[in-house]
Amino acid sequence: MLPLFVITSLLAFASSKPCDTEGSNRELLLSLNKNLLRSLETQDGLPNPSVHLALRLSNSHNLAKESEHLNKLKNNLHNDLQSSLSNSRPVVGLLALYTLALKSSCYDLNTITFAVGEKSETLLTHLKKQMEQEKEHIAFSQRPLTNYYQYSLGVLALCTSGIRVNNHVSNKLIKAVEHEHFKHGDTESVDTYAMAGMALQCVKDSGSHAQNSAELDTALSKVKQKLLASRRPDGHIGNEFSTGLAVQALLTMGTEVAECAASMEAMRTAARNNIYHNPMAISQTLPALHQKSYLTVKSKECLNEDNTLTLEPLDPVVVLPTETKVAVTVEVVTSSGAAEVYSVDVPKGSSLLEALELLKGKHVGFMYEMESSLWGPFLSAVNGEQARQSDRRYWHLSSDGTALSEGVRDFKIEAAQRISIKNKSY
Ligand code: B12
Repeated sequence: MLPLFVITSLLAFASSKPCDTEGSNRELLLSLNKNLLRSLETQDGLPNPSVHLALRLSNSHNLAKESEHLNKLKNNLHNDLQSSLSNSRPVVGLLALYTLALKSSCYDLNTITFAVGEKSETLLTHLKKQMEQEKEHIAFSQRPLTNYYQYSLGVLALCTSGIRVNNHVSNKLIKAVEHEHFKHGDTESVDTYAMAGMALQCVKDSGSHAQNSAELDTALSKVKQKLLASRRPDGHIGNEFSTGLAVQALLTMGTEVAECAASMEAMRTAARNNIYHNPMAISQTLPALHQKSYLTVKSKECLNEDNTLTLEPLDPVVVLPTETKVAVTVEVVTSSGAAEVYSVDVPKGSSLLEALELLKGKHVGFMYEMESSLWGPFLSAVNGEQARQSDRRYWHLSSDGTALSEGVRDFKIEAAQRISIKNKSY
């Protein structure tokens, strides 16, 4: 009887620590951490500030690789931002992520400058200016130049860097929460509620928003309620890719760790099933699995850090070409509503991008263009028609009537299906 009692008590104790990172969970976090570190070597394009931030918020580090990556951010990303600023392109989200990445490495932000025209001004000054422009745009047209996710990132980056966020700027975010302006296409954007929650919590903690503190509290409660209401039966909040940010936000807003147990477990299950293969997805999920949030950078000191994270050489993976083909129908609907339907057989397991490439070779009339982004290639033009941010339009992707939760490079075709690519407004 006594051993049984001991076992039951131990089990009860274990389950009372639902966000525990012991044992197999620790292994899982380590493997995600290594995948993220490995992505620094394999990733094409610009160094990714979101990946840097997540590596720096982890418990295990490879300080040499992280510092090498920091230098790449300061050179390559910096130059890219410099040219965007010189061309007056709105880049508040990227500027904010760059700020958070530098801050997470305890880098002196005052030494980072951009030259625009005759003047050279600090990164934080530019970020503040971009936020002012975004705020003016909201006042004028009820929408930021970019989107509320990036606007929230801007507030968060300024606030965690110890810069007092202008009350008018945070008020616009508070109002957007109140009026439920956070959309991702046709649906509510859980990611944006999460980012806004972290940003507003930082503003609250800084004590700078004394004027409208009741409204700030109401907005924070609303964000929390939205996130909790978006919980699915499997524990994910929104979808697999928003859960990490949602948990980060809930933890910063004072939700008990135990309350996020199901979401933590859902993310671990998704990680074991290799859902998080895109480094961006790992970068937004891993901090939450470590029970940390982007707000943690505010007090980061970078002292006595672990330096044990190493990468073992990977066994070469031999991918045998598959003989099995699946039939894909691709429907393209332009902004005028005109539809074209194409069909192509693709090897089972091909990405949508590979399928589009095969289609391009088969049908002379079919064309597409992409733009690079932190998440990978973003489909920007089909059959010569652009869907632009400036016109609030995009090419929406769905399969058999269900919206895809991944982009063209990540979505894999395992069975025959009808893919729809529609030029939609948002
Ligand atoms: C805003 C937003 C959009 C806007 C972007 C335009 C705008 N200016 O507002 C719109 C509504 C157009 C959009 C579209 C889509 N989105 Co979106 N989007 C976001 C959101 C909320 C913020 C992105 C952002 O501004 N980041 C900050 C800046 C600094 O980073 P950035 O990389 O430079 O940002 C650009 C890219 O992220 C790009 N983008 C936006 N969505 C997607 C999706 C993919 C797959 C790619 C490659 C690029 C991309 O647009 C951003 C602005 O230019 C994220 C949430 C998140 N957690 O990241 C989801 C998110 C990235 N989107 C997602 C998805 C699934 C899509 C769609 C595939 C939906 C669909 N079924 O059609 C399409 C993309 C289709 C295509 N044409 O390739 C997923 C991606 C998950 C994944 N594993 O790939 C996310 C994570 C949301 C989620 N939780 O499901 N999106």
